[in-house]
Amino acid sequence: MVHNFAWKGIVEGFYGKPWTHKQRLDMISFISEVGMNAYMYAPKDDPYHRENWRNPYPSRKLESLRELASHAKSHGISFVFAVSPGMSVRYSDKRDIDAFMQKLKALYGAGVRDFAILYDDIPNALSNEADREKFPNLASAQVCFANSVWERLKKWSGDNTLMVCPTQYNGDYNTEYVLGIGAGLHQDIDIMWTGPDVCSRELTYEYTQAVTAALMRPVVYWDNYPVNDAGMRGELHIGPYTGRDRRLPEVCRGFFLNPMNQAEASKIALGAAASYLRNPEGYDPQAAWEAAAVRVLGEDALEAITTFADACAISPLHPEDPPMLKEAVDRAVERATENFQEGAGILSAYMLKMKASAELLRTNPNTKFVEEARPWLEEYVRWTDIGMHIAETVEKSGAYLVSSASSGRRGFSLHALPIVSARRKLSRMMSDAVNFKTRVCGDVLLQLGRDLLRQLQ
Ligand code: LOG
Repeated sequence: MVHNFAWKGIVEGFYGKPWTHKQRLDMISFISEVGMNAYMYAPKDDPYHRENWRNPYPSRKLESLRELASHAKSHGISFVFAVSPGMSVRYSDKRDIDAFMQKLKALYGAGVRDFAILYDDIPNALSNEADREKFPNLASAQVCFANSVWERLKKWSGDNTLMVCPTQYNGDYNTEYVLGIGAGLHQDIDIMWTGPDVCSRELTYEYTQAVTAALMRPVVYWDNYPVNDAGMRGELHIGPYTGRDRRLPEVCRGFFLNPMNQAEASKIALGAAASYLRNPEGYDPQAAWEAAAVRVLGEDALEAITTFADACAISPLHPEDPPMLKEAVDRAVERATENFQEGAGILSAYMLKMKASAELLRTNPNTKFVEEARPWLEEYVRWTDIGMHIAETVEKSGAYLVSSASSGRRGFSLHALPIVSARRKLSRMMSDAVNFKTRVCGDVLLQLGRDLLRQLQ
């Protein structure tokens, strides 16, 4: 039997500056081109979405949302309109359900039929006095609220759908809260979940099957990749989409990937993920990544983006240091134990390759990507300068050691002066690097520079 994902989409659900209207229109076209079918509107920092959720959208903003919804429709994309009432909602107060329905009505009028209630990132206990009197716990309050919303939505139209993101949305699915949500929410309501962690490295078949059992319906993943908000702001998630089991369509209803504020740069990971979502069985993460990178930056940029994306490798899907860069540095260090010059040569060759990739990317016709990646590209280039300087220093020290060994000189000599000044320069470069804003290159060159400084003491 062939299984397909019902939902193949993205959720604009990150903290920080929401996308612009133009970026959204463009993104909806993009996800449609790559075969996705849904866009959920849920920017945490749109005050009308969360903080002041009761306030109706001012007419200009509503007009933009309507335009998005019709743009989505004409591109075969379901526009899922989400509201996050949890920070201040009184679950027991009928007026709050009315206010919530009012909020949805404005979009319903524009043809939107898919809705979501997001209860994520709020206190995990009831705070309101009346709520505490009426409900035994948070789950039953949220269930009651969502089920009433659902009843009303059904009356508006049989086409309406509803999705809920619970307050506990990751990790252990056997909690009283999660089981309460699973048992209580009307069977037709979809439930979102981010996996074993907020940002999950892996989504396995077994884990998903167990979550689905606990929720009493196939789970919908809110997949926190390539999002880079909160503590991940220094990372640029443009690497491959990995760790999602090929058999998930059997036990899961679909995915909403949460992208980065950097919309254009997100297209690399999203394009790759679309390929997984279309055909998880045949998914090849590397091939899908390359195709997505080429789609965003063009065939000519493939080698350059491969080198740059490697340096940007650190993400929840790949928490380790950049593998290609690390391999080159390890090789250089190993060679240097035999032959300083050759070791330095290996390092400087890789630094030149990185520098050339930065040059090429900076002139890429996709200026939106270039602009978004600029902070990473800049520090990437600065790392190459550090790497080049490390290579030169190693070479100089090698020459000095060789000459001092052959002449039997000991202690301080004038020949050591170039090393002293190279060391000083390296030390300066390294203290600048400590203040870099991005995590490009991981700790590879930082570690190498520190090791060298120690050896030159
Ligand atoms: C938020 C989300 C945020 C993401 C990554 C969910 C359901 N909610 O920890 O808005 O972008 O993590 O930081 C979240 O994931 N909370």
